Amino acid sequence: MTAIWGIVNATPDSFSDGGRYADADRAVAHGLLLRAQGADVLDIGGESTRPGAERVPVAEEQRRVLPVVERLAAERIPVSIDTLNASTAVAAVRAGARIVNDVSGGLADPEMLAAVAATGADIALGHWRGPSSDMYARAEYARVGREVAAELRERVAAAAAAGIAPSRIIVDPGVGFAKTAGQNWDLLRELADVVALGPRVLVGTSRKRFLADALGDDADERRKDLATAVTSALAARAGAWAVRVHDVAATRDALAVLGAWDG
Ligand code: PMM
Repeated sequence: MTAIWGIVNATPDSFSDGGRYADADRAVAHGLLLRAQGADVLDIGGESTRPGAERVPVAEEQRRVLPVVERLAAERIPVSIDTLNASTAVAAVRAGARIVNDVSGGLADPEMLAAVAATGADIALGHWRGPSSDMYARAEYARVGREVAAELRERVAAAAAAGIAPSRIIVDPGVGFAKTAGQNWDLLRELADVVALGPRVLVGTSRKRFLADALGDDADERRKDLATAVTSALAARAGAWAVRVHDVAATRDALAVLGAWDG
């Protein structure tokens, strides 16, 4: 069955002034909840890559994520570190992470691929054309599925050349990264082009802006989570090996329904 990656944000809680320990406690508690709800992997990130997001200093990123990685990995939960920075990736693997999730596919930090090769961890390579601050300027495609697959194939080759065993490589079409809403839907429709790259394709649609095309601009989180459960089940049907979501319980149910349907 398609695996579920649960998203754990190790970012400061803007609604509380409990400080750093409270933030880590909150992230760990959330990770444990997602695990209990059926997450196969917990994906921990300390820097937002949402459209328009600004970069966080590496030292601050590591202060946020490392205690959370360490505590969740100590519970024997498979942990992934969502980072663009090689030094954070290496430190997180040392703290117990088994997978490095780099939405830039190794393009943001020239050290990333060699650094991950040296750790022996798995790597998820995302399709990316540039920083979130101005990624829409690069959203030009004639056939999005085919172009995303071709660009990902280059990243897989670069990872292999850096010494990462092919069996350790996961690819991700990067829904929302340098793609307009319409291009994201086209990409999902053409997911077969990406699935043809290899056995492990990760797809992340959770709460993303393009869902407004289906739901309208005023959809709240609850409605976006339901939509995400549907897109995740459809991605699974199209061959995704894993889906990355905020609401693990909803997607777990959607995948269970898909499993029953398929018999
Ligand atoms: N999307 C975001 C962050 N990390 N990682 C992978 N592998 N794939 C994604 O699509 C992806 C990601 C941005 O979404 P968020 O800020 O809601 O986590």
